[in-house]
Amino acid sequence: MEKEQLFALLDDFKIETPSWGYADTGTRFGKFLQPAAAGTIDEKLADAGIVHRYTGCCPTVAVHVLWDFSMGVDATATAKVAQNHGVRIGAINPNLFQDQVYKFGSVTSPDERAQSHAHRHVTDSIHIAKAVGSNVLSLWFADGTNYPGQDDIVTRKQRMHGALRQWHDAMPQDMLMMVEYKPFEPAFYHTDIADWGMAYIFAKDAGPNAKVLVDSGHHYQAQNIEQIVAWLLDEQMLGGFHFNDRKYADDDLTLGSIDPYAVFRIFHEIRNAAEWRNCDVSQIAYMVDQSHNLKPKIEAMIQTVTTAQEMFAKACLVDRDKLRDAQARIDVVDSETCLRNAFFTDVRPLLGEWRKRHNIDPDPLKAYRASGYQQRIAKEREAARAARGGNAGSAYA
Ligand code: PSV
Ligand code: MN
Repeated sequence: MEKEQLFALLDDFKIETPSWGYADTGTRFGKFLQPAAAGTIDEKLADAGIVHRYTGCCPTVAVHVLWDFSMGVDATATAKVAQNHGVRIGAINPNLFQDQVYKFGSVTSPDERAQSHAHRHVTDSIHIAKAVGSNVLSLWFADGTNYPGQDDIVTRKQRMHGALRQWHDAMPQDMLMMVEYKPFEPAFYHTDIADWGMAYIFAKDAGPNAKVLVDSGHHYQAQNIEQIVAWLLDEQMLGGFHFNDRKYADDDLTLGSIDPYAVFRIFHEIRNAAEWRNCDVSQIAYMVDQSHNLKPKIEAMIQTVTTAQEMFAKACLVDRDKLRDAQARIDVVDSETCLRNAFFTDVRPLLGEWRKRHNIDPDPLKAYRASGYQQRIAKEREAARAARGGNAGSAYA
C-alpha cells in the first residue's frame, strides 16, 4: 500500500475514549485513588480533550448516563463543555446494572419494577442522546442468573426481545443501537446476552439500526475474535468495538499489552472486508472500554490509542495481492508470511510522519508528559476534591 493511501486511511481512523477511563476505578477488592483522576464530567471531558490534542484521532467521548449526567441537569450544557475541550459526546451508555432494583436483572428481571425502571432510564438516555447530538445508544446488560433454576431462560429471552424492539422504535431514524454481549460476570450461571450469536439474534430482531458490539474482553480464552468480526462484517451486523486487552477474563488491560497480534488480526479482517469484499467499514465505532487501576489514566489512554493506530496501520500494510496469490496456490507458509511481514513492520516512523502532517508531536506520550498537565491537574483536583468533601463522580463510588 502506498504511503498516501495509508495516511488517508489513518485520517479516517477515529477512536472514541470512555469518560469512565479518566475516573478512579477499582476492583471489587478496592480502589486506589489517583490525585489526577477526573472527578466530574467536566474533568473527564477535559482529559479526553487532552488525549485528542496529543493523538489527533479521538474526537468523541463515550459517556455512561448515571455516572456522567445528573437527572434534571441540562445535557446540552455538557455537550457545550465537551465542545470547549475540543471533543464531542459519542456513545450514550445507559446504566442498567447499578440500581438496587436490578438485583435480579433489568429488563429480563421477573420483577416488573425493575423492568419499568429500565424502560424509563433508556427512554431518558435516548432524550439525552438527542440533546447532546449523539447517534449511538450502547447497551450492555448485567442481566442473568446465578443458579440453575433461578428463572426461566426463555422467558427472560422474550422479555429482552420486547424491550429492544420497543427502544429501537423509540430511537430517532439516524440513531444506532449497539448490543453488547459478555459470557459471565456479574451473572455466574447464565447471562441473558452471553455471546455474539445471542447479540446478533437480538439485534436482528430489534430492527435495522441495531448492530452487535464486540468488547474484546468479553470472550472465553480460546475464542477466535477475528472470526466473529469477519462473520459480523459479512452479515453487515458489526456495530463497533470496546477495545481492551486481557490475560484471564474481562481484565480491562491496555489494548495490545498482552496480545498485540490478536488486535492486528481483527484489523486485518476489517481491511479484508473493505478491500476484498467492498464492505462499507466507515461506520464501525472504535471505542475503548478500559479502567486503568494502576497506570495514570491519560498516559494509559494515549498508549491505547497509539497502539490501536499502530495495529491498524500494520493491518493496512498486508500485501493483499500477494496474499490472494498465496492462498490461490494453497501455500500456507507464504500466506501466513504476508500477515507476519506486515505485523513485524515498524510503523512508528510512518505514524510519526502522519502526526507531523497534522501538527501533532510524533511521540504523543512523550509530548504529553513534557506538558506538565498531569502534575497541574493533580494539584488542582486534590484541592477541588477536598472542597467537595470526597471523591464524587467516580465510576464505582
Ligand atoms: C461491562 O463489563 C462493560 O464492558 C460494559 O460495556 C459497561 O458499559 C462497561 O464495561 C462499564 O465499565
Ligand atoms: Mn464494554
